Amino acid sequence: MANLATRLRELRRGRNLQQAQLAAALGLAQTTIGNYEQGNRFPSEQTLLRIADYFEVSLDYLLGRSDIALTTDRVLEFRTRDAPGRAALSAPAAAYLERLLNGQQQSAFESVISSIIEGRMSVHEVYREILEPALKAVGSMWETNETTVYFEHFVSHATESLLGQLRSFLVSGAPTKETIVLATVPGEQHELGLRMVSDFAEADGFRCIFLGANTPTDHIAKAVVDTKADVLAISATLAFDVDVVTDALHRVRARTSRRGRTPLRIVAGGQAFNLDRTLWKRVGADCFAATVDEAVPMIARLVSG
Ligand code: B12
Repeated sequence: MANLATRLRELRRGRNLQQAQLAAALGLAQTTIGNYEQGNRFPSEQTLLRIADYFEVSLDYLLGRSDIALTTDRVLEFRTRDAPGRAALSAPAAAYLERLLNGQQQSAFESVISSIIEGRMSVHEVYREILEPALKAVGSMWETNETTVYFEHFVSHATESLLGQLRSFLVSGAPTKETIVLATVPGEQHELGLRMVSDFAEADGFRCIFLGANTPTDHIAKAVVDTKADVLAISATLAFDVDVVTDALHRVRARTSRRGRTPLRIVAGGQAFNLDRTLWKRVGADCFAATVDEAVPMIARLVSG
């Protein structure tokens, strides 16, 4: 649990400041900063406010009561500022994000759904041209400190809920094709890309068992065995997941390679694989697809070949 001492040290180091430089900026003695960072002394109310203003963080953040650094005023400021990631968005994607930035989730959903009902866009286009770019723009905004982690969470949850509604436009009737288990490995929280793959594959007739983020390896293997899956679709976004993916695929193959059983086919995807186009081979997958549009034809080829 963070407290003032740890937060102050992190903030100072984050700005590459020596204790003496911070002390000079705040009109304090260097030993006073040292004492705050050691937890030996606690600032007065006035000094606390000065420190918070200097670093542009909320008091709750400074005292370790919240992990959201920005003050409400700064969050409001971000709403009106145009981030580079946002500037590059198409009009419908920008409108979707703008509505979420303003907390108008229902209106964001209604405008997307009406573009489908009125035939202006297909569901596939909505995924490809609105939702994926909007999510990626949030990533750039986060990277350049133009938005907060909580907004990233809000957009992900809102989009996940919208995907739930859009699924009914995509999928109808019982599956007619092979079974796919879709998962990300332990520690990997990014699941929206995989969820899109799952929805498109289901729309194409595949039976999809979507396990989502952070699935324990043994349970991925169990799902493959229990559902008699033909394909495992595995997604990884974070580069440091790669060793975990290699280990997971190795163990899943070992658990599912029974004599007489058609060998499990594994397709890999996600940003870690997009960055390094040979990675899928090294983790032990059978193939890779870079986008949701390429994923379903790739899976179809995999099961037919
Ligand atoms: C939403 C999001 C989150 C959400 C995820 C919620 C969820 N339910 O998925 C939350 C808030 C949990 C999160 C957490 C973190 N995130 Co994050 N996140 C994002 C964000 C903004 C969008 C991701 C997304 O959904 N993209 C849209 C989808 C549709 O695109 P996609 O994943 O590429 O998927 C497409 C293809 O790759 C492909 N595909 C995907 N999977 C598969 C699978 C198969 C089998 C196939 C064939 C194809 C395929 O098809 C998809 C559709 O075309 C990105 C920014 C970005 N550039 O994407 C950052 C980003 C991925 N996050 C990042 C980071 C650093 C983190 C955190 C460490 C810190 C943080 N920001 O909070 C934590 C890590 C948590 C963890 N342990 O996993 C970095 C990753 C940098 C890196 N490569 O190492 C990014 C790039 C942000 C950035 N600019 O730095 N994040």
